[in-house]
Amino acid sequence: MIDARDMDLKTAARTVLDRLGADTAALDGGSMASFSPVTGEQIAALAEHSAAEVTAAIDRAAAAFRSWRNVPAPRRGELVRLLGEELRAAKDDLGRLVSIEAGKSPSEGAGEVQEMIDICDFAVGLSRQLYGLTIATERPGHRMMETWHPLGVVGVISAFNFPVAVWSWNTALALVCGNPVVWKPSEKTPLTALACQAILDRAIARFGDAPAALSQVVIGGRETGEALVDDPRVALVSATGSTRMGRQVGPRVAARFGRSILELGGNNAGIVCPSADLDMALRAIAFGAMGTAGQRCTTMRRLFVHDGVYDQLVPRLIKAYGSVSVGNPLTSRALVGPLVDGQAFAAMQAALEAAKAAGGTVHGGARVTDAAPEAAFYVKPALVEMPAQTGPVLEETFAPILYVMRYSDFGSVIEQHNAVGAGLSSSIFTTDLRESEAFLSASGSDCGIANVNIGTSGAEIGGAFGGEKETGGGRESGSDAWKAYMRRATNTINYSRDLPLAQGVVFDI
Ligand code: UN1
Repeated sequence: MIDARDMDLKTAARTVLDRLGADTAALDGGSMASFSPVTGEQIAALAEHSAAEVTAAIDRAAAAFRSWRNVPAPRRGELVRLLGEELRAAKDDLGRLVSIEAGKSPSEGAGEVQEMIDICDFAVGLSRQLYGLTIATERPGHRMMETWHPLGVVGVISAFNFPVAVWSWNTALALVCGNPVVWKPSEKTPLTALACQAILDRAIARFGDAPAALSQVVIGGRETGEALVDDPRVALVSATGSTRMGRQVGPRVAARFGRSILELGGNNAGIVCPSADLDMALRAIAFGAMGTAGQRCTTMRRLFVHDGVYDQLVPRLIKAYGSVSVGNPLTSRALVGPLVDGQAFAAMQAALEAAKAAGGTVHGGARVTDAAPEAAFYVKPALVEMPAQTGPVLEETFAPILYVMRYSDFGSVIEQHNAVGAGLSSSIFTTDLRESEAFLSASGSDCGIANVNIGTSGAEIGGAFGGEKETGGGRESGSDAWKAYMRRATNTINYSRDLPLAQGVVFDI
């Protein structure tokens, strides 16, 4: 285990990368500087891939596709099984690199790698379960079925906040489904991407006969991403990030009839009902709203508390906000680490100002400067009591702000709950069956994830992950999300000596 107290973070990151077998020769001298949010220090300056280099990567991926698609799926699963083994061996190192590059606590860094291991296990099983249906046909002596085939090159665009897990959800599924991957990680987290590539390369070496360029990393900003988005050979673009980014990516991919999985912003809410177990709700809300310094797309950002329990719950929450430990995740046991950068801090402060202007009472939210270098941005999470759902409450601010509102009527709180642009995750705290079932019903939460008596974040990989409306509608990870990575062919086979036409059509020549 690297102890970041003993070395600067640049050296610590390199030590991890070296140990994982990544090429550390070209981490400096490029135009894309990256920083550790833990201290604000620069840890790398990578060269960006030009659009032509991205195209060359897609050329190689397209060549890999031509052979990988013919490898039997269970054999493809073997590669993902090996990736899972390599990830288990690299868990501490990769988790630590996630902490250095994204500022997560060690437990959350390790948790993210565990999520990668879990999706590998899931995908290995899936490699023997890429089932198609057999469908009743109206014609005698015929059989109808569907077959799922590999789709093509998958482009992955990921965000800083889950710098490795999101790649693994996409890559584990893409590989078993017969597709190569080209990955553009966030400009803020390129080193964890190089680490993942090195880990996958180890699995590929053990696998033996995989085609070259099954998974490649392209480094860069907007232009690099655009080259991926616009290339017609990239059959599927799976993009995680802001709704603003998705508004650009979605139509561009659609314009060339490509497929996209969009996993965009969330404005996730919890509802605390009169019958709720308040101790449980308190803990769930604390993790959901303050965990990962509010930088999960599933972070709880709005909370509706019933009038009857408001005065019991909210003062306790405010106390928890006041006492939560904020600090360097590498050298302390703090639960809340840094914001990713100064821009995130500025956005948080602007949202808090707007909330005050809209009549909100702000608890917390100030910068924590003791023992933190000036270039790092640590904040006390903010709880804001709001008179109504207006202004900044309607938007996602990627920072630890929880807007708390009172409600009295169940029907209207569901309407309020759904009256925002995003539709990712949601939760209700209740022991009343009627309320929980209503929340989960067709006229309840309109989100892709709806939970009862747990928070909005921390989904397991076994379920489909994603949301509706401005969250983009994509689904990744478990359940049948794999279908987006394959193309479906409907096959009708005539094993009779006649040629009856469907719908009773007669065409005798
Ligand atoms: C994200 O923030 O982009 O449900 C993903 C969760 C995690 C994934 C979050 N399993 O919070």
